Amino acid sequence: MGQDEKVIRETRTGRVSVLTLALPPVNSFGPALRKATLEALQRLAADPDVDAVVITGDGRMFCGGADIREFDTGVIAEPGPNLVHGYIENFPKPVVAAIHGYALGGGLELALSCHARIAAQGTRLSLPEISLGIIPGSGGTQRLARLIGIEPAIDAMLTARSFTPAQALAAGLLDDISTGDLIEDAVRWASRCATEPALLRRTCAIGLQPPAAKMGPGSFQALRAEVAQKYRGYPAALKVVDCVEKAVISQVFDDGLRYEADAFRTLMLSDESKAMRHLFFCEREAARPPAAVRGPGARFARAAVIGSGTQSAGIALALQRAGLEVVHIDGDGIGASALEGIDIAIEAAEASIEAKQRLARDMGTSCPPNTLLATATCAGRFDALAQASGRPQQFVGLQFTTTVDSPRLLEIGQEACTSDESVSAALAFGKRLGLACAISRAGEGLVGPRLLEAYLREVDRLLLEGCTPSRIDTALELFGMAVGPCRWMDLAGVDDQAKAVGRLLRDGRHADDASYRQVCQSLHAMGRHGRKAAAGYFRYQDSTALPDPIVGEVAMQLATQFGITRRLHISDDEIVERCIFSMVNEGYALLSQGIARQAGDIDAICATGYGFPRYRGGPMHHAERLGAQHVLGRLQAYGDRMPRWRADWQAQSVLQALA
Ligand code: 3H9
Repeated sequence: MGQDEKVIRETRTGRVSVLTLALPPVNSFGPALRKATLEALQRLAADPDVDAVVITGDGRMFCGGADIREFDTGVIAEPGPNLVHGYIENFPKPVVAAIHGYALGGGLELALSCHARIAAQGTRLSLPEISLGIIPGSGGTQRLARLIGIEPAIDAMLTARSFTPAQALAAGLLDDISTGDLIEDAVRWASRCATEPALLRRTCAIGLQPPAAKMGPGSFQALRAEVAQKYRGYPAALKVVDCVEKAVISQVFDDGLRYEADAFRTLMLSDESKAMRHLFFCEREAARPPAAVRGPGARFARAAVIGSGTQSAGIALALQRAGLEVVHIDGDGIGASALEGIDIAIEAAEASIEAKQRLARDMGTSCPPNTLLATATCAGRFDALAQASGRPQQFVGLQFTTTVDSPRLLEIGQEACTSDESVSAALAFGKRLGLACAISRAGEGLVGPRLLEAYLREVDRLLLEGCTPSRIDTALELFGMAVGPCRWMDLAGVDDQAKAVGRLLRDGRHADDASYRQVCQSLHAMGRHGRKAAAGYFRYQDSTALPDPIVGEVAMQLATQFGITRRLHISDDEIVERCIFSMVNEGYALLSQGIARQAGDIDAICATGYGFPRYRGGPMHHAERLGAQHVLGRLQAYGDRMPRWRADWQAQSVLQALA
């Protein structure tokens, strides 16, 4: 058996050949599969016993797209996907795509080059390249527009929208939905096409529908302006528009294809795409279960959330929304009967460490033997709680990111006593909630909260030195942060922020800095709890954040009180650099303390849970791109400029070693 046969299988049903892509885990259409597909088709073209071909995928899906790793080489090896797709489209016999699971990116493009497409129920079809900083680069921009129309195609590519079979059929993307055996149905289609040539349709030959009035060739300019604004930092978005416009203007398929290939190559080599591809792999790595226990995870149907504050209420709500049966118990005492049949018990009480230890002990004695035990208040080590439960190996830390409306990320903390099985179970729990997950080792706070604290520390200092919340937010939003930090604190709750800072100060951290996050503390003391109180770092009219001079006055009084020099000219670059580099340096601290398992985990956590711009790949990737020496130099410069805060600008040894 040659190497080609290993990644593609051929079977026969009568006079129809069925080619099965067989390259686990996602049948990515990389060099090996392209070569094997082309060679198999070349053989079938000359085979007098074959009237038609069905292309399908082995395992869980049709095809997850191009092999993303191939892009790191900077070239797409021969035979390129366009060559293979062109060969399919011009194949002398009908070729039908039989799609199940996923047809994504290059996988959908492969299907678009077939003469007909039939999908199983539950399939998802999408061109999600934009989330990797690229465009569909093997005919997608040209063929999708021809099949479903210009506006729907642009929308689908810009939003990475996923089509269900019913939606795809209605849009003209599919020819049929299989309700029985997919391959049998596809073979029937292929046989029919072989005898009824009228059924045979080459996508490249479909004339592009004249654009609707709203989208006439002249109006591409207007669309471009809208897209440039909405997708700032994402050059791929404009290229999607350019490629479709080229298809409309030229109407010659091959011209459009060449234009698309050039645009794809430029984007593949761009920093933005490299950053987004980096995140694609980091996010999977950050959630990789411990090697010893990979396999099916635990099941979660019934949960107990213990505590009476806003945090426990938020967690209980998130669990309910995900369809779990939730018992919400206040922290005063735990009735054993309430914990019967509980799969996971989460302590989220705003209480002293002694009270939390009592709760942990109650959880340990009252929960069924296999219940996963957790604390959601893991600002520091939680070994004492784990030990108090009497089942330390079953005890994990769970950090739900405090996002605007609902959690997106679950950071799982593992103490030395926590078993790998419990970490795996926590991952299964996170997936059950539909959250992205990342695993960290327990230490003085998990990765997300530590980075956030370093970032907000610098925001507070910039306010003390004379920046307004609006200036800070605007500078960081222009850098790409999803929401500026002051508005973010208002949304998350200044009261919750201040309580978290209060806990750090009570633990003796930052004892050498009396001004530490005092703006936050003062706003809290004034009852400016953020958006819910219509006043925080901003004041709110309906949902609009408006500057409030009171905040500047508070900061000025604090600066006077702590002897901090006010500065009239603080540049946007300084705002961004100080806030981002303080996170970067904290990231290196987390690595050297072994809390973050690898730099990529920090990037995944920041981009998924804290609104760091994906096109910059996370703070550690951003720093790596700028160069360790440059970052080190800037940290030293800030340390020299601000001697009272020099200790915070002391470069971590990991960074010094890199520079
Ligand atoms: C493209 O197609 C460009 C073309 O237009 C033009 C070309 C010229 N490549 O996510 P999972 C790995 S761009 C390489 O955990 P799931 C993944 O890293 C592509 N590797 O599984 C992981 O590896 P590991 C457009 C890939 O079931 C393993 O497979 N396509 C690729 O939760 C399992 O992945 C996309 O953007 C790939 N394309 O989800 C789709 N895909 O085990 C990207 C996956 O070592 N993929 N891997 O950690 C996905 O969205 C999900 O993986 C998918 C499965 C939904 C398919």
